[in-house]
Amino acid sequence: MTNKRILVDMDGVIADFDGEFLKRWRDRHPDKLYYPLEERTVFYVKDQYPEELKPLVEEILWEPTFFRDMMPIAGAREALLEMAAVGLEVFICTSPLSTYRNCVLEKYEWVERTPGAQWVRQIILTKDKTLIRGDLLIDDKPEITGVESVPSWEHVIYDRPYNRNMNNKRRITWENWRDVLGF
Ligand code: U2P
Ligand code: MG
Repeated sequence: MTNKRILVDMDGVIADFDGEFLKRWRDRHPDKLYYPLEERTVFYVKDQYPEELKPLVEEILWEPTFFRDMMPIAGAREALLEMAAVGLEVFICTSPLSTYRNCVLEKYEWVERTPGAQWVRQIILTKDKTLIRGDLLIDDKPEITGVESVPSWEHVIYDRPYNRNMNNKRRITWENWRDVLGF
C-alpha cells in the first residue's frame, strides 16, 4: 500500500461538521425539530429538515466560525500522521460550499490548527473530486460524481449514519482503517 496516494475528505471524516451543526442548532433553536446524528438519513443536513427550517439550517452553515470551530473526528489526526509516516501520499480533498465566503478561508485555518501547518500544502479544494487522481478517496458522501464517470480512485466510504444504505463499497472508520486498508 505504500507509495499510494490517499485522498482524505474533510467534513464528516476528519472535521466534525455534524457535531458543530447540532450544537449550534440546539443552542439557537431549542424548541425546533432536532435530528441527532444517529437519526440522519440523508447526506446534506439541510435535506433532513422541512422547507420552512432550511433557511435556518443554512444560516448556521454560512455564518463565520462554523467551519473554523469544528472539533476533529476522534482518531483522524493520528490516522493522517500514521499514513504519512508509513510513506503514503496523503491529501485532504474537500469541497467548499458554493456560499464560500467563510467556508474556504476557515477550512484552511482549521487544517493549519488541527492536523497542523504542514498539512495546509496538502489541501485540495475542489467541487469535483472525480478530476483528482489518487488510489483511494476516503469520503462520507454516499456517491461521488463529477465530470469523470470513471475516477482513478476507489471510493472507500467513511462510516456515518446517513450513508449506511450504501453497501457496495468498502467501509472505513478511524478505528479500523489499518485492517480495511491492509496495514
Ligand atoms: O457542499 C459542499 C461540501 O460541504 C460539506 N457539507 C455540506 C453540507 C452538508 O450538509 N454536509 C457537508 O458535509 C461537504 O464537504 P466535504 O465533505 O467535501 O469536506 C460537501 O462536499
Ligand atoms: Mg465529507
